[in-house]
Amino acid sequence: MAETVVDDLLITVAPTGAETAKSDCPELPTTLDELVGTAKECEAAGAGLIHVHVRDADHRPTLDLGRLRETVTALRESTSLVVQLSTGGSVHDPLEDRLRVLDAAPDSCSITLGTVNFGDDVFLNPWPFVRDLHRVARERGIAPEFELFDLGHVAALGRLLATDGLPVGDRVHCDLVMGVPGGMPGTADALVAAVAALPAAVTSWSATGIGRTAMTVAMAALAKGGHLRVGMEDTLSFAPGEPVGSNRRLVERAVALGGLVHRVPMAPHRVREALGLAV
Ligand code: KMH
Ligand code: ZN
Repeated sequence: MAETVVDDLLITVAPTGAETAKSDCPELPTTLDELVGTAKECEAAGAGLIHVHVRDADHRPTLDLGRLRETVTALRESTSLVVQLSTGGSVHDPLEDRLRVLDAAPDSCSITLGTVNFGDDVFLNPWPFVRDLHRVARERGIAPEFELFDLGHVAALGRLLATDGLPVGDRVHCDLVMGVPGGMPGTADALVAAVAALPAAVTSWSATGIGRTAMTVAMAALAKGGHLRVGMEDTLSFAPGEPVGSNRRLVERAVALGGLVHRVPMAPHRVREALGLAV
């Protein structure tokens, strides 16, 4: 791999997601005020990047462009965090709505490298759609984070970069999303295999373990010199039987874990550099 950053630790917070109902988890930040409050807390705790899914007035996932734009603006006004919008949306969102997310002009966007079973649902990512996202993101100077749910997605990233070229700033950042029922398991062995298979052009990578795989994946990622993504999109239990309570708590734990291996939280301006964005 080319020039992987190993000294400081990028902590991405994914505070909301599209899967959990507000009624099942009242602490989930679903309103703009709650999201901005969470973002400020998480930045103060050490997060450098925020991965955002937006909810509507009824707390349901939405890709409404007005709400997305308003959210990007509010996060930029209140924090220095790098703002990443999800183009994954929910499993029910049409592809054209997911592509239109880029019209909200975030700093960064997620791009998933292939279709994957997602519990009882299917998270659809046909190859032409992946290529469209990659092309439009580059045209607009939006830094992608390539989401890799499976070893096949790791290989697909190599194929995409070989045929369609590198993203903005020639930086290639990806995130291993592990432990989704249907994707690669959230184990140290799977993480080591996925990291070994990353294309040489990758300049930074993080990992997240869904549900009870969170700690295993975080520790394996740190052992391999990677970065961390945490948040209530991925994990609702802090420990067996103990609800997370807040995103800030997960960021604080990531900071503490990183400290054990002498990694310091990556400041947002360094995250921008790492993603090839203007500082
Ligand atoms: N909500 C999942 C179906 C992403 O944000 O790019 C997809 C997801 C990935 O969360
Ligand atoms: Zn997401």
